[in-house]
Amino acid sequence: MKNEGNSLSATARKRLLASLELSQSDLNDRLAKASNAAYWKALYPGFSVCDEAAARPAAVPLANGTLDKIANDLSVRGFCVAENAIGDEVVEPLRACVETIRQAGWPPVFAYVFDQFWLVWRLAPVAQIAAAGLGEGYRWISHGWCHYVQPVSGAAGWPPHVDGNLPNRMSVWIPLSDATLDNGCMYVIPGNLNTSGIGERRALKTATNLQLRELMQRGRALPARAGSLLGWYFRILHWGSVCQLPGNPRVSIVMEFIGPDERPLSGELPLVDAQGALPSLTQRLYAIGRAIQHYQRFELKMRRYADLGRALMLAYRDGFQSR
Ligand SMILES: O=C(O)CCC(=O)C(=O)O
Repeated sequence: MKNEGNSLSATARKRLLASLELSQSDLNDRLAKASNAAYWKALYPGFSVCDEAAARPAAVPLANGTLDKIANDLSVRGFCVAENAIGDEVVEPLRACVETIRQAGWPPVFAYVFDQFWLVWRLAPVAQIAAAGLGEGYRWISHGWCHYVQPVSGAAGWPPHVDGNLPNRMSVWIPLSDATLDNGCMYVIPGNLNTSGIGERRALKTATNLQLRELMQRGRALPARAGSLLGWYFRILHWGSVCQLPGNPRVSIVMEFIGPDERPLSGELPLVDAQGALPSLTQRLYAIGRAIQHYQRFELKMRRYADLGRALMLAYRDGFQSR
């Protein structure tokens, strides 16, 4: 029998999804607000938008011994962890900003309108990890995202995936609240010589039952205190786990990096020079729109903002191309 239990007909599903979309007037209102730096500054006065004089946050560089371990872990296992690398004085305002943005009805990724969500990737420990993994002269791929796992049983981070198939690229992930075994910390499948190929997208699709069981068994939980840094190469299989016990939301941000000599794919442009000017507001809005479009496959609730993402990309494509 069709439509048994709680399954919805295709028409009902379409109608339900349509009812979740932003209305045209809401969409227009958000587009106007999004491009207005004054709106954002009034929303979170502690942070700036495209202000050259924005105070640079600071963090103590990683000690040589820690950095050696990180370089070794990256080369042998494909991921690394630097515990408590960034202080509360940097992390706490970022987390508070994400909460403010959510309370104002925006997806958390709009945090990337603020300078501070870009400047954090210049902190010494982040730069040391990116250089250890990719070499000096690495660049940013402007694929930033802000993850927010609700503190309710069953909420979850992103399902198991790899960030891409290509070499010489890595992601750095920063928890802004403690990421615990209960609220949805990250998991990785460490790479090794025998299984390095499994992290490619096509291998994931065709993995046998036996391979999947082997991968599950090798999975490694990475609980991390707020301000720690996790890094992994694109081909490393990883995921954000399921919240099992209500507590604090798991909030985190991520950025992608590419090696100095690597040719970017068109979807990775514009690259950002790790030392140069930060992206303009329109470039940030383009990147936010693209991220909403791209990552709705991992976060269904982003479908509500799909039109907004598309409209931002359309509106700010030119600024992006001229870079
Ligand atoms: O935070 C999460 O749940 C997932 C993070 C992740 O997998 C990513 O950014 O690639």
